[in-house]
Amino acid sequence: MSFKRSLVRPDAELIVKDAAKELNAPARRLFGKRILSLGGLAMLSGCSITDDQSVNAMLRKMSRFNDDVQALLFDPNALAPTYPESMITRPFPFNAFYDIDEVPQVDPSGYKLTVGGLAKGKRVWTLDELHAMPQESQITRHICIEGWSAIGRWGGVRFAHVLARAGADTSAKYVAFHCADNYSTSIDMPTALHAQTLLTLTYDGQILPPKYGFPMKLRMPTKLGYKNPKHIVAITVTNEYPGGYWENQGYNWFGGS
Ligand SMILES: Nc1nc2c(c(=O)[nH]1)N[C@H]1C(S)=C(S)[C@@H](COP(=O)(O)O)O[C@H]1N2
Ligand SMILES: [Mo]
Repeated sequence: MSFKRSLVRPDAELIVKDAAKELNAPARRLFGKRILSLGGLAMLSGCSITDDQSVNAMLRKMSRFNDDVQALLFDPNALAPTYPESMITRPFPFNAFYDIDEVPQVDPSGYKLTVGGLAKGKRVWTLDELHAMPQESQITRHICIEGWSAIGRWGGVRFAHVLARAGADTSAKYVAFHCADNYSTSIDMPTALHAQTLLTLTYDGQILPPKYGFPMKLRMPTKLGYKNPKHIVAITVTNEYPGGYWENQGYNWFGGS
């Protein structure tokens, strides 16, 4: 990212431009169309902007501020659009941080999902137990930050039901996911409890194939693609900011769509 370049004598215009890039659409709307002045940014963030370090500190604060604004604007009752079967994208694209020939092959027989952290109910789940719960299906649009989107049909269990049976503390801030390919991500609790957030076990009526995340993908039409973890093996309910694979490399944490 360009703000990593050395700014010994901070160039006001450049910094404002970089900071504006950090603010995504909902946050920008909050400020109106007016571009904030450097002084305004500094005041807002309580940082001085005299050197590289304090500029970076300010930008980090802006980024967290941006997450908070997005979380505030997230309406837990608003539903993402759904689509007719005729609009499903075929074939649905595969994406991961590796090529398709490196997709992990998870063995269903030994597989167990664990729910840890702030949860005092059922902590270990087999696939059969998840399949035995009420199943729902949705046709929604998956949006990848790399510049493509596609409509697909996923089926599975409402994640809120899983959290309830796991005895999760739903006043906790975060739910974190660890995956069989060592991918990770984390989401806010309101999104975890959203009616369209499904722990999916099927894709287009068939058991989720390995490329789409066997044995399960958390599917959230309210979040960008990288927030939708495939091959989940462990879920943690926590108040400590968990980050994630892409989030730790600068992707926006809230990642709403
Ligand atoms: N475990 C895991 N989950 C992941 C990823 C990954 O690399 N590993 N990539 C994410 C990204 S960036 C996208 S766009 C979607 C792609 O899902 P798909 O292959 O079903 O299209 O998975 C998300 N979940
Ligand atoms: Mo993505």
